[in-house]
Amino acid sequence: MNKPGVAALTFPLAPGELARGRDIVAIETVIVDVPTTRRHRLSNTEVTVQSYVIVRVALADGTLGYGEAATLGGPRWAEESVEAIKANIDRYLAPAIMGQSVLAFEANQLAMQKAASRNNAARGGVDAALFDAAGKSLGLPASQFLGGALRDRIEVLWALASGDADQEIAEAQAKLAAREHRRFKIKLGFHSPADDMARLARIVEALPGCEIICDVNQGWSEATAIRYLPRLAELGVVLIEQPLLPGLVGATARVAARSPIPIMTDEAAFTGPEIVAQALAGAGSVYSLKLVKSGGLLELKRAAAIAQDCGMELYGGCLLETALGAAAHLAVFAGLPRLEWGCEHFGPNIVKTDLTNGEVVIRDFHIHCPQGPGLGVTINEAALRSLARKV
Ligand code: MUC
Ligand code: MG
Repeated sequence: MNKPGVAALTFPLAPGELARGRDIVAIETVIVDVPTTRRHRLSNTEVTVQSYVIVRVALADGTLGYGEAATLGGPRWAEESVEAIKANIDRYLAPAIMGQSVLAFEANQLAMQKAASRNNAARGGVDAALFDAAGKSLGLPASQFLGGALRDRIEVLWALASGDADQEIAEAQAKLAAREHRRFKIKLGFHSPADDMARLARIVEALPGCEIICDVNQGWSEATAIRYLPRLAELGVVLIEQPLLPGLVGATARVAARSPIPIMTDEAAFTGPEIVAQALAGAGSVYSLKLVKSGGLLELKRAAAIAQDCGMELYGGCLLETALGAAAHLAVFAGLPRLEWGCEHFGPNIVKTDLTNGEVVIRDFHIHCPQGPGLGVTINEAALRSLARKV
């Protein structure tokens, strides 16, 4: 049945008929601060509250679409803060696409790229809201606009990042018992390498049969990486993420050449050319896909194709997004020909309050792609209001 106010489509369509009523008439943003269930530590920052910009797009037919731009530790994981994201959406990105058809995905993305250089998290949040609105208006899942889905669930890992081995072992065992996660990512680099190895050894011993990867978030030097990577391999770690600073391409390539385990590129590559540069230098053989790096859903799919064509394997990365941000990633991940390393969208379970009505489910070690129209999630307006920052 058609929604009130939306004219039924008759076939064949007259030119422009599909777009009728689907013009963007409003774009609003709000900053939300969402406490996490525990301290999440990285080598260079830590969070107990995650901040996001929630974008709401309204169409002429009355449809609302939502998207999320995530940050981690202020302008720390990347250069964008929620305050900058909100200001740049309100002042530059929103005016660039106002009045345009929501179905003009490529044109709207190009207009936003023209209005502001980089600002990938901001653009990604708006783009996700556009895909949500378009899908909700037409009654189609967003994955349909990206070529259709190939899978409806993805193996999902959990990150251990408190730095306290006893707490981390208990947390991992609870996740295993609940059949939520059996693969774990251990954050390294905030203790000395020797202390991290001792912590890691204890965790590995307590989790037999579990796949372990490690993320150093740029915390090591070339020398430290060369010294400790064999130990990681000895402990059974299967993948090491972003061990060195992003600019150290040559040094990372030298580490990769000597490393017994593959290196995953994360912060070192946001754009297509950056992915190619890493791959050509031999600095990474797995790529972590993130909307905050690519700046849009089609761009995220393109990043996957670029990395894959450069011979890299793919990993579905996150920035602790809520279920709303996770759903935007899943719309893309569902249609990727290959996703060798699964994904890490555990964010919906690390925030204390979800912003959606529970459509994204983690069960049987997999995250299940929501199947409804748009991004497949609906917004819990009460939660959104209560977490909105009062400015
Ligand atoms: C990162 O660098 O991967 C996302 C998940 C997590 O544990 O840390 C972040 C960022
Ligand atoms: Mg990372």
